[in-house]
Amino acid sequence: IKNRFYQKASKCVNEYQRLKNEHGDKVIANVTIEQVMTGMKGVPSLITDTSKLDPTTGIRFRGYTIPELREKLPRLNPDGEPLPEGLFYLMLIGEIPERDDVLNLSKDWATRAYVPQHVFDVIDAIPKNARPMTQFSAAILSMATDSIFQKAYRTGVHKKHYWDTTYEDVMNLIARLPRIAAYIYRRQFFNDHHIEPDPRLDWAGNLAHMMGHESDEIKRLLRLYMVIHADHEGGNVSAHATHLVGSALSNPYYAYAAGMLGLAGPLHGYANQEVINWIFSMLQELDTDNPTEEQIIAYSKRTLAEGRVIPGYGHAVLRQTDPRFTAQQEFAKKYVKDDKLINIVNTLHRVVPPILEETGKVKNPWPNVDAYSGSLLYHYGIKEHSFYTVMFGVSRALGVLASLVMDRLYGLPIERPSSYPLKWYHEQAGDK
Ligand code: FCX
Repeated sequence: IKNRFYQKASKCVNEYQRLKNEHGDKVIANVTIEQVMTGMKGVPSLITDTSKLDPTTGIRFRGYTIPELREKLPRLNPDGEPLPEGLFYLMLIGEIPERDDVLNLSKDWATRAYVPQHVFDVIDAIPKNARPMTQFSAAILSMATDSIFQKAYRTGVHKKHYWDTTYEDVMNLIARLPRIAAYIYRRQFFNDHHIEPDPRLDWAGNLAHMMGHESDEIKRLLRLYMVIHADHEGGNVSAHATHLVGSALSNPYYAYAAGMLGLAGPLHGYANQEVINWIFSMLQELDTDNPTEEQIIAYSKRTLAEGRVIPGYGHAVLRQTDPRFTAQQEFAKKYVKDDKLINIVNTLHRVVPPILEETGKVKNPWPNVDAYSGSLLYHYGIKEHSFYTVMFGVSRALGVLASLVMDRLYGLPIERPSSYPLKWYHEQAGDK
C-alpha cells in the first residue's frame, strides 16, 4: 500500500508544484467581512483530497457518496457493512480497493496494534471521573515517544522523505486506537476488566470485541459508524486542527491529539453525547419514556428560549439532512424493530426542523450525523454516552491522518493566515 500510494501520489506532487508555479497569482475568491466574522465559511484556503462536502448532497469520499461506498467497498459478508480499512485505502490512494487489499491492510494494522505500557500507565494515572476524551487525548500524546517522524527529523532526514516516516507513524497510530479506546471504556465502565485484542478480527470488529460487545450486529454497526464519521473535508475543527498543528511539522501524534481536543467541543463531536443527554433530560423532566409530539415540541422550544442549541441539528456547511444521518436511519429501519429512543429521534427529525426554521436565523435546520448515532449505539448496548465522542475520534483518525501523509508528500508549508485588529475591518468597510 505504501508503494502504491507513493506511485499515485507523487504524480500529484508534480501537479501541485506546476499549479503553484504557473498559476500562483490567479484570483479564486473574494472575502467579505461577513465571512471573516462567521468563522471563514466558504473561504477556499485548504487543500484536502480525501473528501469534499457539498451543501446539498453531503460528503463524498474521493468522489463517492455514502450509499455508493456501502455498495462498492469490500465487506466481510455479503449482507454486511463496508470495512473502514477500505475507506482508508480509498482516501489515501484514490481508488476503490480489491477485497485482498483491504484484508491485507487489516492484517497490517493488527501487526502494528501493540500499545506501549507507558500509555496505559498514563491513562491509569488520570482520575476515573475525567472525561473519556481527556483520557483519550492524553494517551495519544503520550505515544509521541514512539514517533518515527520526529526521530527522523532530528537526525536531519531530507524534507522530501518526511511523508515516509509520517506514513509509518500514521499507520501505527491508527492501528493502536481501538486498543486505547477500548481500554478507556473498560477502565471507566467495567471496573478495569480488560479484554485482549483478537488479531484475527478486522479493525472495527476488534474495537467491538475489546469493548466487550461480541455480537455480529454490533460489529456491523461499528463498521458503518467508522466509515461515516471518518472525514468531512478539511475545514471542520478536528481536520483543520490536525492539519494546522501538522503544518508546523509537529509529529502525527501531536497533530491528531490537537484534532481530538477540537472534536471534544460541544459544537463538534461532543454533540453526539449532548443529543442523548438532552433527550434523557427531557424524559426525566417529563417523567416519561414515551413523550408525545407536543411535549417534544414544547421542550425543543424551551431549549431555544433558554439560549441553548438543539444538539444534532444544524451544520456549518450542509443545507440538507446529513447523508450520514440518513445512512444510520436506514440501518435502524432495516435492523431495529420499535426502539423507544430511536422512535424519539425519528420524531425529533419531524418536529425540530420547522422550529429551527421559525427562528429565522438557523441556516440549516436539518439533522446532522450526531442526531442519530447515540440512539443506535444505545440500542445495541453501548449505553455509556460519555464515551461516544471517543468512538467518533477513532473513526476521524482515518481521514485526518490520511490527509496528513499527503500534506507531507506535497510539502505543504506552515499555515499562517493574517489577522487584524477589529478597527482595521472598520477601516476596510469605510466605517468611521
Ligand atoms: N439550535 C439552536 N440554534 C442553532 C442551531 C441549533 N441546532 N444551529 C444553529 N443555531 C444558531 C446559531 O447558534 C447562531 O445563533 P446566533 O446568531 O445567535 O449566534 C445562528 O443559528 C446561525 O448559525 P448557523 O450559521 O446556522 O450555524 P453555524 O455555522 O454558526 O454553526 C453548528 C453550526 C453545527 C455549530 C450549529 O448548527 C450548532 O450549534 N448545532 C448544534 C450542535 C451540533 O449538532 N453540532 C454537531 C455538528 C457536526 F455535525 C459535527 O461537527 O459533528
